[in-house]
Amino acid sequence: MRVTLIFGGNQGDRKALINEAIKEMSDIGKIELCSSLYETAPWGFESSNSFYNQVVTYTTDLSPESVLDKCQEVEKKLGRVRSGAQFCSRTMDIDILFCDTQIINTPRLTVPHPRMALRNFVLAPLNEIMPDFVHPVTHKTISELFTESPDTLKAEKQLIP
Ligand code: A4P
Ligand code: MG
Repeated sequence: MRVTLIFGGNQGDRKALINEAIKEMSDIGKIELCSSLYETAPWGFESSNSFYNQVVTYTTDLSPESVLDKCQEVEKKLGRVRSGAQFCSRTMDIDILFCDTQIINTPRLTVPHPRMALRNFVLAPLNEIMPDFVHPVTHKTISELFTESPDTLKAEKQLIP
């Protein structure tokens, strides 16, 4: 199976955390495609911290549920930073965008990710690596979804590596 994941965070060393998460997730299989790193405006809430987002495709023999388990394990491992006596601010979110062209609707898992077409922070990096991929529910290509995106928030490639 080819699974497409989005990594995101707006706290801590965002770039280092994303790199670490991508590396940790390669326990599930081989990296096939990897977008650039994007700096994106917070979607759905106010924050002075912008997000970093990156989309990566892996080939894996695992089931979608097992991939989700691994995503949550890595989030837990990287999602918490120590700050004095206080603890735990989530810094890493890993969502499954696609599992091949499967459509999954279980209590734990909705694939394709239901809000992706409303979000430039997903569509911009996705469009960079798989513009011609056809969304199995809407039957539109990623490039069509990106062109039609109602989102006005910025999602820009980070040019400095
Ligand atoms: N779940 C169901 N389907 C999936 C899927 N396809 N991938 C369930 C991953 N998880 C899935 O997720 C809650 C539950 O969703 C999980 O237990 C899983 O069984 P969570 O990661 O614990 O919670 P969350 O991330 O706070 O909620 P959610 O709904 O994933 O938030 P969103 O919608 O992902 O929004 N702005 C920018 N610029 N960049 C971002 O990355 N991210 C968010 C998070 C908001 N704004 C953002 C960004
Ligand atoms: Mg999530």
